[in-house]
Amino acid sequence: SSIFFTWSLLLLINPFEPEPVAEPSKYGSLWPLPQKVQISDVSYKLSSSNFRIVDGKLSYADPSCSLLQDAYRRYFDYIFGLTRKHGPKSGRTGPSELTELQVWITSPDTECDGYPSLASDESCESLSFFNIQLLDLIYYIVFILFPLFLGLETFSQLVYEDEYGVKNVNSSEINDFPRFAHRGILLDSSRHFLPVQVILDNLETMAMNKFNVFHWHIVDDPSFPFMSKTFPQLSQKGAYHPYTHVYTPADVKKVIEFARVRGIRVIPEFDTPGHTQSWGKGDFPCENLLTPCYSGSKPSGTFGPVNPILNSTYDFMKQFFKEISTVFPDAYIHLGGDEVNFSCWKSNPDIQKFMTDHGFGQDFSKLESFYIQNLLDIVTTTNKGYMIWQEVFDNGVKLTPDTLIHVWKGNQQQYQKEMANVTSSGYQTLLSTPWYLNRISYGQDWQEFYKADPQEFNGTETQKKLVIGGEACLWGEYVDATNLSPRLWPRASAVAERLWSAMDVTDLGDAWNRLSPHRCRMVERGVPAEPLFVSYCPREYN
Ligand code: CP6
Repeated sequence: SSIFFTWSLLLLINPFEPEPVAEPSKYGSLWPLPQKVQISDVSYKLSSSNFRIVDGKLSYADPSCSLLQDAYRRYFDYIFGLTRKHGPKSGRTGPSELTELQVWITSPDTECDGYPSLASDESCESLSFFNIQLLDLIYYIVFILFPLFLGLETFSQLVYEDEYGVKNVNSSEINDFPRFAHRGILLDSSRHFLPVQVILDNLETMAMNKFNVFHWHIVDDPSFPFMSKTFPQLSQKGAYHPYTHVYTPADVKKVIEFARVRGIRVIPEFDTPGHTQSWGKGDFPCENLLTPCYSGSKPSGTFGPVNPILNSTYDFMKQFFKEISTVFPDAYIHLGGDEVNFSCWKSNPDIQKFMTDHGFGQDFSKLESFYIQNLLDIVTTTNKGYMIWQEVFDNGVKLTPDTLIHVWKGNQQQYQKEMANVTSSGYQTLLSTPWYLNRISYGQDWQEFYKADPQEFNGTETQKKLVIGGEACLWGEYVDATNLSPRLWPRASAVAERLWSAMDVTDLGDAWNRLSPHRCRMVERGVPAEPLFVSYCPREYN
């Protein structure tokens, strides 16, 4: 009876139960699915000794742009497998052998040293589309710089192995661009320290899935691993270990550069006024950075959120965010603002007096807004835009029009209502509520991630356009280097397709048939991505 019970439970949860062995999709193993795909039956062979990825003859690419050459090398290795032998070029090619992939950069103002931005990936077709096409035995990819990596990834996904172990690619025509400009992954390096290599490996996997934003929730209550030059005490006292569990300026640079050459932006989050216990571990300025909580008429020795009533707090924030704005090149900083617990503020007589003096009554969300308002003014002077969690909007804080509101709370009905409210106020928004990948359950939860759609709410076309995308979140309470990758992948791939592909790409059967080989491809590329269901891969993880 327990088998019967389990089975009927599975049926209840899973109206679609896939075959263990995926059927071939007419879209091969492309993931996320491109906007327009035509794969013909005509196939060509590729061999590592006769195939090259090169700049197109009229490409605007600067030959000294190492970012391009590095990408060519990376994808060559992915196409032929990392264990291939570098044989001499035979020079002899068969009649149906593909010998070249030409990469044409179509824009003259291609900046090899530039950073990807929200605008460089706007789903404006003329800006960031790429075309992949085969002509006279040469494949062409045409695009502007940052989507380049995406095009190479797509091409590498077209290559498959036939039954003799020979690489093949079919003549295809692909026209592609993302549905949403902001396709993010949140990693939390405070609950557990994540070694730099883990972060780099994850950026590599993000590129395979066309994610383009790494939201680095770098500090939080338990630890402060970010090494600040202005306030070194923060990590000296606040990190789990002052030397081994910190991100040095060099580490941070390495992460940002590794991301950049894959077209990925790095947005750091420094969450205040809540989630800041670790900020208070140092001596100065932290002694009075956090609010002293009271027990009756005496300080209890514990501390609460950032103290919003002291000028010294804002002096500190000014210096701190000035440094952050130079360390992180992206145009946006995430300022948090979530889950502020009012009980400590309530207990403190100085705060109560301040509340009375400012006419806030007993409404502590007014005090929170007061703090955030000051913080936003400070960050605005550093010329950065900001992202904030939805509470800041919910509390009615005055925001600059370019603020991005990050929706994370509630059930489906509640978050859809929130998206409608945020966009009807004219703000841009992104969604995370349905994509808490730190949550695990028995069964194929990728299907639930896959079904959620950020534009599914009651609103006008104008409102829908204000949705810039979403982020899959991997909160770190139960995640460190041992389990990060299998917990995130391939479940985050479901989110990747939702954020990249057309709105009507919703067929769970076809998704399964492409996601299964996509997961095996990640495994083959060395990513410990967990299985989706009963299945096997041609080359298993080892
Ligand atoms: N940490 C921070 C967290 C969460 C948030 N902020 C969180 C809360 C509830 C769930 C998942 C994550 N762990 N700083 C909320 C944005 Cl279910």
